[in-house]
Amino acid sequence: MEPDKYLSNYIDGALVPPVSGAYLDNYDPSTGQVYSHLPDSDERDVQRAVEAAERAFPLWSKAGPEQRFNTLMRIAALIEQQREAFARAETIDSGKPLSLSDSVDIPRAQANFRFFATAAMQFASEAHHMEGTAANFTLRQPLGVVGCISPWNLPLYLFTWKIAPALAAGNCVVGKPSELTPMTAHLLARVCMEAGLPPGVLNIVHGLGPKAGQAIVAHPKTKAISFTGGTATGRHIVSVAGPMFKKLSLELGGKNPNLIFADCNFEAMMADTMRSSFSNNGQICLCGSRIYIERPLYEKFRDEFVRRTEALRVDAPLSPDSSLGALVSRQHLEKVESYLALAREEGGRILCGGTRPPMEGPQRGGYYLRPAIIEGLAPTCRTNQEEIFGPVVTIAPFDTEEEALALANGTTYGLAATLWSQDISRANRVAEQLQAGIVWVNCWMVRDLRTPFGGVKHSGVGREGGNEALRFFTEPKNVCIKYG
Ligand code: TXE
Repeated sequence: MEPDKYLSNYIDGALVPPVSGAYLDNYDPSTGQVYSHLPDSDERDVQRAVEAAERAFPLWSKAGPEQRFNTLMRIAALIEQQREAFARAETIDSGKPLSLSDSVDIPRAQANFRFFATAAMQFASEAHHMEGTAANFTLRQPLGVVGCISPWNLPLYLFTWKIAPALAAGNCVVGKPSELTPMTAHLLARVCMEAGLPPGVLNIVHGLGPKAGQAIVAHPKTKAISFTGGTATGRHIVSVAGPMFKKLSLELGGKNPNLIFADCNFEAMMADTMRSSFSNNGQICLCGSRIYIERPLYEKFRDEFVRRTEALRVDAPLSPDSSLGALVSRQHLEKVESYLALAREEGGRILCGGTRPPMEGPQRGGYYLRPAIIEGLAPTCRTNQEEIFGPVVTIAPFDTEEEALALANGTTYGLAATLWSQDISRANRVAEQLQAGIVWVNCWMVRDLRTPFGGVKHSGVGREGGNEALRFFTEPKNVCIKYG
């Protein structure tokens, strides 16, 4: 199946052009060429989407979990059936290796629908008994129309991570994928039509953040906004939606530390550290970008890490041998390169990578970068404080557990942290003191969808995943019944 050249909005159950008739260019990061166009939507498209969602809400919210379960499971099954086409589309849109889209992004997107369809069937609310006096029970009712805005790094994966719980809980959605990676959301619209999702239950509006995204956030009828993206955008969204008293779930940036103690299982740690550093070119909010190693292990780690990183193959994302594809956009590539220049100015030594590899044929215009490891930087410098979100990590030694914790906690972010040690007491002690929403001990990216997912400090507000997401997308109402 060839991708469509002109993508559509999905409003009221139909694929429709933007009201303005204007389209944006969509680039293939592996070649730097425009390969399709997406609607440049504005507040008029959002208005239509909100109206359609409002019309759909009474029936969808009352359909009950079982009917919603059946529809969402059909969507999951169709994504699974069309997995190859989805994976290919995701790779062309985002520049990530096909092996990654096919093994992580698309399976997870369909798992999101299955997981939340099932979770909503099991979702129960609380009762509080006042002995001899009254009984309280909590109704958890869907909010109405909600906005879901997602980024480009895990396009369908994160879009569905929001949409699936919102729909399963009985809400109607106006969603916007990133303008950099709209293709799989467009394919999802087709799947929803095929699955018989009632018109207006899910609406997808494509376009720019400050225009289409802003219109979703500012619309008086969107009751909640679930957003994943940069911290600066999150701050702006708070400034718009906060005074309107909307519910907000914000999953923002990170500058995640990896703490590696000398007593770790070296092989397991090396394998996972390679993944946590360079999976998806480091463009995952959970990637560890500051790696701190206990001094006795430092040199052994550094030499092996550099050796393995130099062996990674940067190649066209559709090539089966590619371990790293292209970065998502020229602008992002230049941003990452600007941090490499900054790291040099700040006194860092680039041990490997950080240059554009020579590519051939159509790939010459693509956004490729060799993965980089930097040492010799102070923990407080900008390179170690700001989110780079690319294939760039810094390494540094530490001497004591206290120092390791101070380094790990020494940024404004607090999304995830990874620690490696065979000493279970230490692992518990350190995990307890890490300022992060997610701590992985002797592993990375092991995900149980029931667990709370999100960050502290500038990494966000609220939690996604499991019952946390279903609670976010419902309003609790206490009903108190006094005994006669
Ligand atoms: O994110 P944006 P960008 C970080 C990473 C990256 C930086 C910028 O550091 O370099 O953020 O990436 C929509 N109202 N992360 O520019 O702009 C936008 O259209 C409403 C971390 O892509 O935050 C897109 O759909 N919506 C992150 C979504 O917000 C707005 C993943 C995210 O875009 C908007 C991605 C507005 N005013 C980037 N402005 C993670 N932690 O996973 C933009 N948008």
